[in-house]
Amino acid sequence: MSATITLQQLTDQLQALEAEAAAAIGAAADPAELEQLRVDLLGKKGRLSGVLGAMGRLPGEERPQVGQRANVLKEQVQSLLGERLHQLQSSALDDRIARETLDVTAPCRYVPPGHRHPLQATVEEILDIFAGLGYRVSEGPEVESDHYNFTALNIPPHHPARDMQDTFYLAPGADGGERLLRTHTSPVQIRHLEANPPPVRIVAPGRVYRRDAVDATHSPVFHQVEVLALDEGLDFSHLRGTVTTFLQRFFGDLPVRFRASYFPFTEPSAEVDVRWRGRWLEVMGCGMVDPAVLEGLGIDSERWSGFAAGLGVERFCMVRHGIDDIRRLYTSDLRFLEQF
Ligand code: 2NM
Repeated sequence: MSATITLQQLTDQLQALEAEAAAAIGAAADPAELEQLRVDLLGKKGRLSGVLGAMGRLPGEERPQVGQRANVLKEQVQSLLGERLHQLQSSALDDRIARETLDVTAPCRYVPPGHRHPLQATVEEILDIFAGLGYRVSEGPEVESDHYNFTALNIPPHHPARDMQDTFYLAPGADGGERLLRTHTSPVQIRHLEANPPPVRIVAPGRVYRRDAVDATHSPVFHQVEVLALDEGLDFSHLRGTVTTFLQRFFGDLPVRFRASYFPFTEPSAEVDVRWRGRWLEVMGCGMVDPAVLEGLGIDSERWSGFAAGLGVERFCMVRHGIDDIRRLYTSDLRFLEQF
C-alpha cells in the first residue's frame, strides 16, 4: 500500500510543474530541445503522467478536481510548446534573411566584358550612316584575279598601280590565272554589278592589301569602305550631297571641300577634305563612275550613271580618336585598346 497524498500536495505539484515547464520551454534554444521537453513533460513516462499516477491515492471524490487541473496544465504546456516552436522557427528565418542579405553597395569584383576593337566600331559606324542613306552592304573575296582588281576597273595593263611594288601577287590559280590580294574593295562592286541589275546602292567594307613599308601612317593590310550608287540621272551633285552628308554625320558639322583629282575608274574624280581642328585633312576619294567601267559590264552608260567613293577606315578612326600611329591599331595592347 503506497503512502497517502493530500489534494493540496498534488495541486502544489501541478502548480510547480506548470512554473517549471513554462521556464524550460521559454529557455529552449531549438526545436529538438522543445521536442525533448514535450516528451519529458507530457510523454507516457513524463512528469504529468507521474502526477496523474499519484492521483489514484486520493479519495475518489477529490480526483476530478486534480484531473481537471491536470488537463488544463496539459493544454497550457501544449500551447506553450507550440508558441515557442513558432518563435524559434521565425527567428531562425529572420537570422537567415539577415545573413543572406546582398549588400549592393559592397566593393565590387566586376570584370568588364570585352568590347569592339576601335577599327571594328569605326567600320560599323560608317556602315550605319550609309544604311541610313539607303545603302546595302556587299562583300567579296580578298584573293582576287587581275581582271576584277584592275582590268574591269579600267586600270590599263601598264598602270603603276599594278606594279609588283604595290600589289601582293600569289601563285597562279588552278586555271593558271593570275591571283593577287585585292588592293581595294572595288572588285566587290564589279562583282555586285555583274550579279545585280541597276539601280544599285551598296557599301563594300573589308580588308585590303598593299606592299607598303610599315610606318606611322602605312600598314600592308588596312581596311576600306567603298560606296557605289548607280541609277538613272545621277550626277556630281548627288555625289557631293551624299559624301558631304556622310562626312558631317561622322565628324560633326564641319566644312567639306572637293578638289579635282584623278582615278582610272572615275571621271570626273575628286579628293575630299574636311576642316578638322584648324586644318584641311584629306579623308576620301570619289568620282562619277567612268562610262568605260559600265560598258565593260554591259551596262548602258547612256541610261545609267553612278558615283563611287572610297575611304580608309584606319584614317577615319585615327582622326576621330587622335591616334598618331597606325601600328597602335594592330599591336593588340589592351592598355591602349581599353581606352575606346
Ligand atoms: C575610290 C575613289 C573613286 C570606286 C569606283 C568603284 C567602281 F567599282 F564602281 F568603279 N568602286 N570604288 C572608287 C572611286 C573608289 O577610292 C578612293
